[in-house]
Amino acid sequence: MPKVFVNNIETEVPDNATVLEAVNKAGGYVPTLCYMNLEDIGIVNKPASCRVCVVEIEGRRNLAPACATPVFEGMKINTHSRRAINARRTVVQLLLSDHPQDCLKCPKNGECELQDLASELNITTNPYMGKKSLYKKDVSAAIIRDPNKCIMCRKCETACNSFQTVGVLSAVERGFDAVVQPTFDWPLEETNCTFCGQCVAVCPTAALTERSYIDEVWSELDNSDKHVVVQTAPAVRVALAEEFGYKPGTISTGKLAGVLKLMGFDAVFDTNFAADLTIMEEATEFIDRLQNDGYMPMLTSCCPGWVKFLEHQFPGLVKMPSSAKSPQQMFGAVAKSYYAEKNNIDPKKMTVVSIMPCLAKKYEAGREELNSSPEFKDVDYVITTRELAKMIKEAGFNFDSIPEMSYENPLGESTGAAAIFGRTGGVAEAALRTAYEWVTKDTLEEVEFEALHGYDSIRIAEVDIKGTIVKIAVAHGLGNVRKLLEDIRDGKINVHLIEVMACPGGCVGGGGQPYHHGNFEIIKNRIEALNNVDRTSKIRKSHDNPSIKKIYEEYLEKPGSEKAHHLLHTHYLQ
Ligand code: HC1
Ligand code: SF4
Repeated sequence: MPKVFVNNIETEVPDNATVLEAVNKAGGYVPTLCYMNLEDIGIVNKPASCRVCVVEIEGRRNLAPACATPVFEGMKINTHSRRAINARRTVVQLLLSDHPQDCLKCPKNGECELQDLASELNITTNPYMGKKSLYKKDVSAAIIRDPNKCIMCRKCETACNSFQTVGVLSAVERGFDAVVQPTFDWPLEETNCTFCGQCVAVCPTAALTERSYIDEVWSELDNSDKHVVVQTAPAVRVALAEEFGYKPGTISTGKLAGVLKLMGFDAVFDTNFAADLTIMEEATEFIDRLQNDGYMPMLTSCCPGWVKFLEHQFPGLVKMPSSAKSPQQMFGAVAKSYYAEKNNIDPKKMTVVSIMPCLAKKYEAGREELNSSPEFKDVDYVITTRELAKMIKEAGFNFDSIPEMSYENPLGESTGAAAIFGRTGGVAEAALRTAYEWVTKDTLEEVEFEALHGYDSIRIAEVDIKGTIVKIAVAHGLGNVRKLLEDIRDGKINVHLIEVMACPGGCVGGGGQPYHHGNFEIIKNRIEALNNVDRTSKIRKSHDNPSIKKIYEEYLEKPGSEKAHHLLHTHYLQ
């Protein structure tokens, strides 16, 4: 363990530590821009390309990038020499010299790491202004790519290529012309992009942002001819409060329902209701496949990023996913049929808005094969947790004093099983709670399947359902999913059920959540919060949800019925 001196403070660090790690251990600080370390889940980006973290090392002629310089015994590091600070200022000024400088109307205003750094380094003038790049924007249903704001940190490439193994983004050209693009600068919609949004989640500027539908949602709320309902995804309730200064993992279900009512939605419903509905359909399909030699393994199908990944990358396996639509789409389908009929509302005059932690949900809502009628979309607009926070701030609501309210019925009641959909392993666990009781006709006393908890990127568990051993695999992050699917395709792993989520930790780590700035602890806290929602729920199994029983009695007949198939099931593209 070498001893080093950070600004004269002696610190012991591991043999392979970097200067940055030593500085952090000693309680010092150097800014970073291209550096990102989510080691827990294997996303590490340290190309040392931005040079913002340069420090002075005694005895060395050149300044050294702290993120990529290994320590040695007796190293003397000075983080704040004038030379180092001036070098950082020059780096940031050069980046700003080829930047649009439209901070006031930028979607990242107030959340941009480059803007923060310019402020931190007290940059008020820029002697390097000159030539500027001019690229066209790429606007898809889910993501806006604005290469004019790319600072070549390469974090998006690491997220897309190393973590997700999708390989859409890469650096092209050299020097001043260097930029990150898809192949041939194709629009994202024409590539294999899954719209997982992990590139957006790590982009320090507004080079990659969500496509916002805030204006469209306000105008629907202002339209008195429209009946506007809203659904909120499981993972939103454990992250929204972060945007208002609360600790990660704060549960704000009541305030979430309360603020949506204040905003003027005609009915505030819960995607969790539809998650319970999904379990009814998915568990029915799973038991049928299991008992009747059906196609195995069955893959969960609620993550649209994952579904698109499968369609592009493993077209031979498209029979594997459950035909059940995602909860978001099931909600839209029953809102514009069951709820509309019950309340005598013309579905064409209804607007369904989703609040999601996910960018791929924006794309999912536009998939034709997920709509149950050719005349209208089941889900009209999808906004993210971050967009909702912006709307709350814009409207001037004080989050601290928003009254706590409950979801309305019939599409607002849900169970603990639905809550855990938002974390890795949760959908499989929820499905098992129901499948176990349906197969054995016994009451499942211990509803938590420990082997499905945790953060390991791939987890395999066995559950004994009265003599039938059911093997389950869980993976989060598309790179891990790729490994798992390759092993399954090559016959190395045999399982019955696979739960896949594209984002780290599941939906809690989605591309539309408050920025985690590379801190996986934030995602862990959200996961634990969802487990707490489950543990404190009165009902913890989807099939015990009284509103779910009612919708089958009144409308859908039984899980897997013809009507359920028409509204709640789909097919995938090869
Ligand atoms: Fe998810 Fe799902 S859990 S996909 O992760 O199945 O986005 O939160 O809403 O649809 O319920 C996301 C979360 C979400 C769906 C559900
Ligand atoms: Fe890659 Fe996902 Fe970004 Fe698409 S959304 S470019 S798949 S990281």
